[in-house]
Amino acid sequence: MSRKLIVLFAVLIVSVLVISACASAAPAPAEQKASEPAQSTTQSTLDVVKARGKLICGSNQAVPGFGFLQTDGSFAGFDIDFCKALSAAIFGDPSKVEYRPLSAKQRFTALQAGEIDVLIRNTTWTLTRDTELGANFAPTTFYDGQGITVRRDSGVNTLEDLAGASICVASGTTTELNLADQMASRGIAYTPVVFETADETTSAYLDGRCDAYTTDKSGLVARMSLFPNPQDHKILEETLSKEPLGPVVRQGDDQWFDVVKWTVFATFTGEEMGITSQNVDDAKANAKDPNVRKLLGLEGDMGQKLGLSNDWAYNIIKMVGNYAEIYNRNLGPDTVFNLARGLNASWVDGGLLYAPPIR
Ligand SMILES: N[C@@H](CCC(=O)N[C@@H](CS)C(=O)NCC(=O)O)C(=O)O
Repeated sequence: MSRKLIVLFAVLIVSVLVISACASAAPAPAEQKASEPAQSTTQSTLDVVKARGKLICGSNQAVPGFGFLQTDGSFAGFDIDFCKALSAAIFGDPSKVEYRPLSAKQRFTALQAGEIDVLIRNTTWTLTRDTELGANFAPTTFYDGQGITVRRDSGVNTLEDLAGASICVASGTTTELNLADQMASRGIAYTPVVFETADETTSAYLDGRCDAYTTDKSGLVARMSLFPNPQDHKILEETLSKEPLGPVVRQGDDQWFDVVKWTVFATFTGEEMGITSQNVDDAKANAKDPNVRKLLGLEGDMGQKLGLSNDWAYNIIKMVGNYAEIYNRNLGPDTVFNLARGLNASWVDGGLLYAPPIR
């Protein structure tokens, strides 16, 4: 055999090995990688968004208080307000957003394929999503945990009481995986009944096809507000997992990742400094504290460093509000949810929300 032929043969063998290695590393079917990104990875998402004149925000449509499509066709909720905050930071206008409702299963494919600029849809930060699914997670905006809803008259109080039960759960979620892990580790037999959407999952539970329904505790509270008789159901005390929820972007665009991260941090910082949509104009007119001056665009060119105008954070706070305002508007004491801040309090109040310095 000639030398050239030997080399060709070796190259062929190596190629076959590489192809079969790749095939065996395929991700789980519930959360698949898109093959070809529609948007080139070298293109700056911020430039694309600016040129398009609007942000495309992957969102939920079925979770009241977080991401919900209302009867008038508009979207509302805590997650939706972070889409608006991004729009305010980029355009000085919170309304330049197209909302793309996505099921749990569709969301990462839509992000990878460049169909959305950002995913803000009760999405839990996990190692696999951060790596294999090509996602980058902005700071957590809502620290949550998985819970279980049962009928009040069921006599069920703990996970152990659900031995032999059927449990309704949505596919493509951490929920599905945590439930399997928890039940297996405690040796509790159960039947998962899996659906793609929250509507299907809760309808099946309400129709009596399942003894229990599980998702993030925020989702349980939210969905219970849609039940015909919420008082007939209860959420078990137990928390099955950690569910840090926040905005997600594609890997490979650091500038865009920075814009999304610092948009969240601007809302935390506003709360830390006591600057609200109501007092931000006063605060700007009288700002002497260099930290306030940097936040509100009076010195330091902080916006420019992000590729934004220097009043980016002023616009977020003025047009959408600081974190506390966003939380209270959607989930606070004046809403049907009345969710205590708990871990989601600012660090100044003993919670986990902490923004690095804007300087
Ligand atoms: N945080 C979990 C669960 C998120 C999730 O998608 N939950 C479902 C069940 S409430 C949901 O929001 N579904 C909305 C829909 O199907 O439209 C995750 O990231 O996997």
